[in-house]
Amino acid sequence: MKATAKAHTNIALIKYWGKRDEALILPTNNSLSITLDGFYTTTSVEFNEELTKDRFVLNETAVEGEQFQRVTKFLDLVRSLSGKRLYAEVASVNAVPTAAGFASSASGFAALAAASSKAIGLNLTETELSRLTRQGSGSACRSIYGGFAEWQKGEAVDGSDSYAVPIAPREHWDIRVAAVVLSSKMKKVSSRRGMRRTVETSPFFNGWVDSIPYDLEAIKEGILNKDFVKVGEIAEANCLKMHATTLGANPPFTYWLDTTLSVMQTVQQLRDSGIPAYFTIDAGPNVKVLYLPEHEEKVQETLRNIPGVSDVKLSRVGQGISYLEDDTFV
Ligand code: 2P0
Repeated sequence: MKATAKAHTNIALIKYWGKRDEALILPTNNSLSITLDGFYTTTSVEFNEELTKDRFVLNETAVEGEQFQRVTKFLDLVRSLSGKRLYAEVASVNAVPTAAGFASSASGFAALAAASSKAIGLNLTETELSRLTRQGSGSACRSIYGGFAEWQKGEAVDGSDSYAVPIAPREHWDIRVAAVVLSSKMKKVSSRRGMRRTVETSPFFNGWVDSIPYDLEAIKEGILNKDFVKVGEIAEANCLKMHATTLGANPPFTYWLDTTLSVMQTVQQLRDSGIPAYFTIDAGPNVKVLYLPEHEEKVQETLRNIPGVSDVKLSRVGQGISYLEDDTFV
């Protein structure tokens, strides 16, 4: 009863920011992302009658504490779906450099959901898999698909209609993402705590939610028509609106550093010089920059030269979940 799966992380162009149900991980708004080929997690799960508890090894180190609890709680869901009370040995390798500011929880829970459900004998459709994955980490439900995916928030109280759907495959459009890594180790407000505080206290939160349907329709049209300027403008504005909600929270907070603002301004200057490039930022200080392949050299060089930037990692549009033969997993 063993299976191995590989999942790529994703970057949201329309952000998931706010939950209507914390336990089931149900969002207040739809979100839309690009799956990235540069950053992924490979996870192998083996259910075994001889185990007396779950075990989780990440990058060859046994994990305990809160991280372990999240994995074992997720495995409980898989066990309850299958009706089998078996413990599991979980081994993950993360090719998502934490320093790059990408949430490894997206690729991590997508790979865990795929490998564990397959290993225990559940034969899930992609929709069912996305719905299950959502309960590990919200943004992870979008990583089931390659290319461009939308997480539909759904209306049902039990979460049955809250899952991701594919918008366009990776072959549809070759756009690129540069992850700009800033040299800071500043402790941040976790995205879970940050979104909860925003929902509960920010007077800007309702404005954020109200603005989503327009952004979503417009960006989907932009993606389908490969209209880079339209997609970039909407993604950048959507990111700024999300971050604006945190300034209205009580107590107020921001994920930005001075260097975050420098990168944002440099991206705007790139545009002024005729190169279409747009930024987006998640629950952290690092900036991701969208650009077209023909501008890769110039964009990369410009970003690397900003004082305070420690690295720039480039990525293309990536693929969805894949299952590996066990012997290909190292
Ligand atoms: C996103 N973020 O859409 C947004 C943008 C952060 C900013 O999804 O609590 O780690 O596990 O559902 O998925 C980060 O939130 O949170 C996130 P949980 P998750 O990518």
